[in-house]
Amino acid sequence: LRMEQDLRDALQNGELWTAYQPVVDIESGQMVAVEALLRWKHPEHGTISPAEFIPLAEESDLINLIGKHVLRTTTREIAKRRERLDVDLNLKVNLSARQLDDPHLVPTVQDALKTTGLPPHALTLEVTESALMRDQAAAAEVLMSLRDLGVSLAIDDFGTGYSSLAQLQRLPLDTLKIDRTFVTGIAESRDAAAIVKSIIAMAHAVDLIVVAEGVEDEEQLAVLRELRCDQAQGFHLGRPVPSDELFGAAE
Ligand code: G
Ligand code: G
Ligand code: MN
Ligand code: NA
Repeated sequence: LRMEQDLRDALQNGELWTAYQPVVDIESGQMVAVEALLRWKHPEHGTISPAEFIPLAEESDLINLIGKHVLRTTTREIAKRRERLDVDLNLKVNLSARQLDDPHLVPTVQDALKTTGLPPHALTLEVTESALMRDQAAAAEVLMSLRDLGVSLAIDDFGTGYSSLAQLQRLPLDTLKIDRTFVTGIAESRDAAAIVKSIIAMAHAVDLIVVAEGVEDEEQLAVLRELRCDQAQGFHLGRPVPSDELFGAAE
């Protein structure tokens, strides 16, 4: 509980900041998107990973406050970068399962787009497979409302849950992100590559753009290119870094 109060204070004190990780089009090699990944710069403990504090925030309404903060600040940042660099860069923001239940989610997204001038097509909201499968009917309804705003939707960490093609088809998704655990072995193991190949084929059959996560070397990227995967993300292509490091210092 102490930690939860610390996190509430961190949000107030500006200790939460966002790193951006590039997402690259495999064919062209161009950076086409960035994923916003939250960080906590704790005054005593240094940088704390979201893997530690997001689950804590998800135990209460705090995740909705944090989610709102992330949506407001990242849309502002990327709207600014898009204008300065004159590029059609897509921003990917993670949503927690609990945020899908928040009646303020849709108005918050709408307001962030309106306030910052970020075009709706430049925003993709990522929801994990497990969050979508928890209450499929409710998830479908929220996703439809978000889709009506013109934003894109991605299923994140795909392959870690148990969704079927039929279930996926009922959701208004644009993008499927293959969980990095499936990407790890693709250069060494024919079986691992076969699994990724079938995920890509299945996703393409229902017109989803496929992103491979956790690409750590050139060999994995070469296999993904051969398998006609659309986009890739991972340490080999770029680590999550502060905005200035990725785009250059803002004057
Ligand atoms: O970048 P990193 O490996 O530390 O992220 C760990 C986990 O935290 C990932 O599963 C990622 O989706 C999640 N995460 C990072 N930023 C956010 C955020 O802004 N909101 C939510 N809900 N999850 C996030
Ligand atoms: O939202 P998602 O669960 O996909 O979060 C992405 C997570 O994966 C972040 O924590 C990010 O730091 C991490 N990540 C990104 N690229 C790589 C990679 O190449 N290898 C590993 N091990 N982790 C990565
Ligand atoms: Mn993600
Ligand atoms: Na993921």
